[in-house]
Amino acid sequence: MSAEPRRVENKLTDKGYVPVYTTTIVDQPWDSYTKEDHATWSTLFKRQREILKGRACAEFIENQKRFGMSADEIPRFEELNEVLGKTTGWKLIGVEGLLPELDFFDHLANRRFPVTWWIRRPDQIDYIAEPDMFHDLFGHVPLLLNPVFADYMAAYGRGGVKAHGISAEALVNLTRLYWYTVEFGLIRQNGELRIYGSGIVSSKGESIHCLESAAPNRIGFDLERIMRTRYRIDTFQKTYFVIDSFEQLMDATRPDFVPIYERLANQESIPAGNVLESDAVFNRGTGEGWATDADA
Ligand code: HBI
Ligand code: FE
Repeated sequence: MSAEPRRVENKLTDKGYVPVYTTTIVDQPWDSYTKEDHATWSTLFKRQREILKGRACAEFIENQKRFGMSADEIPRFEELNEVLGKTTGWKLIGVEGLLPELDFFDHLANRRFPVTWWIRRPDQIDYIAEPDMFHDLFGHVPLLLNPVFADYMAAYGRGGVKAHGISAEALVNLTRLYWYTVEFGLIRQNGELRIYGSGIVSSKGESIHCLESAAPNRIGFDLERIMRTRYRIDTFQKTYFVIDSFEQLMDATRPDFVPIYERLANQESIPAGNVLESDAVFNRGTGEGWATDADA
């Protein structure tokens, strides 16, 4: 029996919360989950499924059903892996928390999706900065059943491993792509905007804000525009990018990114709230309630 897995979370220091990285892979200690853990899963699952009606993209809810995910209890990774293995060849691996980027990219490149084995505490139910099991399982796993999106995630991982060998700037550009698609992406389906980003679907407030608030900009997908656009991890996004289809995402990752990184190296990054003349704008946000600091 492997040693009891650790719960690796952000650490509070005199400079605020800082991420702690871990590379350890663990078996899901399903029998160690308490009634409270299952209750946290159940509360979050029911609440998010209610909010996501008419807001999440069609594939998201369909795939949760195909996995047999329910509010009853925390899903077992091995059961989800049964379904994944027969469809897109992905495999969930248990991890203790945030992985260093290169480890994370390497797992994705090999169709292994790292899922944090622990779930947030009841006092964190509305927000937790680091990716816990609810974010990973409820948010990321459903779309791994979609063949095109599953290919995109593997291609993204390969791109990440390559970017890591090129430069820190290339890695920043690529991480922005992940942020504005996999984590906070919107998709247009039958003329309506729907959510596919995991960071949104696992967040109560942002599931509503991203579609209904007047504050954010909503802009058509543009790979290089996204790679130049800064973001913050601790507020609602100031800008959301909208794809027409998962095929559009997959096609965007086909070209070699090296010439793109070279072009971007000579261009300024773009503050998260800006709108450019060249943008395909769905709407220009009012900006009310934005964090004011220039950081993003
Ligand atoms: N580690 N466990 C885990 N889960 C993530 O989603 C994750 C990570 N490490 C890095 C990371 N995401 C992001 O920096 C991606 O943009 C690469
Ligand atoms: Fe995530």
